[in-house]
Amino acid sequence: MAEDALIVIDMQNDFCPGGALAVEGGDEIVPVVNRLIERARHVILTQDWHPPGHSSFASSHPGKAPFETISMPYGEQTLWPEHCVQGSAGADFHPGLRWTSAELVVRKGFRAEIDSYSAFFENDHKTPTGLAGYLRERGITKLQLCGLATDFCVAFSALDAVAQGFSTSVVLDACRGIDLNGSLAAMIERMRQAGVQVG
Ligand code: VGL
Ligand code: ZN
Repeated sequence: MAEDALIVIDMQNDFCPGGALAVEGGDEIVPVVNRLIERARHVILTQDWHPPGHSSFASSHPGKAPFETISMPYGEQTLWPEHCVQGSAGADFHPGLRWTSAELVVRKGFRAEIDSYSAFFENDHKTPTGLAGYLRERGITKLQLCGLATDFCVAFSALDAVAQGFSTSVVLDACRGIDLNGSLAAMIERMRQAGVQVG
């Protein structure tokens, strides 16, 4: 039987106001996400989960500042403030998030040498997280995505989801973006072009 699932992306303290990589209004979506969770048949969460000294941190690259880009063996990488360090309070889910019904938590970005925006693949677009296989084994074919940040982890996850053959929608009211150099509008357009239902 075809099943559907809600995937809540990175609803963590560090992406909310007061956090290390705060997304404007990130906390405002908590009640909206909670409503989606209440209505969902199956709930899956992602959790950005970096070891100290992760290669996506500007502090790991002498002379580099957050939000600059560098060239990595797998391609261009934006550098970020240190965030979502494994086991830190910043990596915890927002205290208002009603996550207890979640059936799976996908941790990503745990390899020091590579970042992972998408819930499906690391930023080399090759190394899988295992999520696609998990969903297929469970007969889940339809996905609804929400969370933080619209133009990074939500968008990369949605693009990979459609490419993997899942029917995919993104609930914009339950997302907030970072918007680096116009990335928000650009990624929304890319998602629409790829066949993600963005509403
Ligand atoms: C994210 C930047 C770095 C996200 C994660 O969740 O969108 N963005 N790590
Ligand atoms: Zn990260």
